Amino acid sequence: MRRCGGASVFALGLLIGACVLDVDGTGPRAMSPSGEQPSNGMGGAGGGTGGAGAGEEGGGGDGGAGGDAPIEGPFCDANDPTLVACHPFDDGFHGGGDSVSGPGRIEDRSGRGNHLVDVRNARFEPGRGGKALRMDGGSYARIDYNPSIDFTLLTVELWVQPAALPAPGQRMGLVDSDLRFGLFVNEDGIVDCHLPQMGGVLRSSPQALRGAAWSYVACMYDGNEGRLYIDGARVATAPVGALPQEHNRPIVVGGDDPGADRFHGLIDRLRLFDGVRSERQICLAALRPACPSSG
Ligand SMILES: [Ca+2]
Repeated sequence: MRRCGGASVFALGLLIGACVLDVDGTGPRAMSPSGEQPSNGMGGAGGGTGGAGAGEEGGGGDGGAGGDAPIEGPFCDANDPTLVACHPFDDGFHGGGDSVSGPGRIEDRSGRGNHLVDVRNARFEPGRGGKALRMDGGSYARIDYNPSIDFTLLTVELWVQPAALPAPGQRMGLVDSDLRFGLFVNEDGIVDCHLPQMGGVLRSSPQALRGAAWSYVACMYDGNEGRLYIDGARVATAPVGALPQEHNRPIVVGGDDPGADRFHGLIDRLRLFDGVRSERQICLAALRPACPSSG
């Protein structure tokens, strides 16, 4: 995603006045390879029987008994017309296996055919629920452009565990589609949601993400405003305009589109909606122990 100069940053909840120029070619990340974290024992991300997950952050069973907030309905609900792509990352690569020697494909479970293709230098490991995708700073994954990713409304959500936070002056892309939207983590763990056609960036406070720790991140556009969520809580809101259409850009997972800013760490439970998620749905997806009963 390109970035434009002249930004004036209003931390936490306000719009930044302009985007910032692309930092393609910022060079390799200087990341520690630490951060392996075993499975927390949650049930599969398919909304199945979760059970006694020992998740941190108060998260627990993924849809099961035990008193924690359950996911309502299947994680990948093919009957949800707003669900555009669903990647629980539990089934390995297409054709089987947790690693591939060449470019691999990861099947979209939404039924919309938005597979992750050209997946390189990545493998599956225990994740926030079931397996997750391990990306090593040189990894790549992409959803090819097609009309179903011409979003009118937008919710993009995922769980992410950086191996370490980016080095000073660098950032890592989580999900990005050039000039349309993009989620990034910066040094100090600040998360940005770029909605560039709207002229701004939604920005979290520092340490929103931490190295070697799982966090839930979501960015939403409801037709009037953008919202950024960390671990189920809204941390930034700004009035914005319409999403750009027919831009013919792919969606890059774990990097910048186009360019570098490759992610190093684990990504899990990725969903893209052409629609709005309620505060309750965001809370449930963040696996919070208590969520509002409605709204
Ligand atoms: Ca998973």
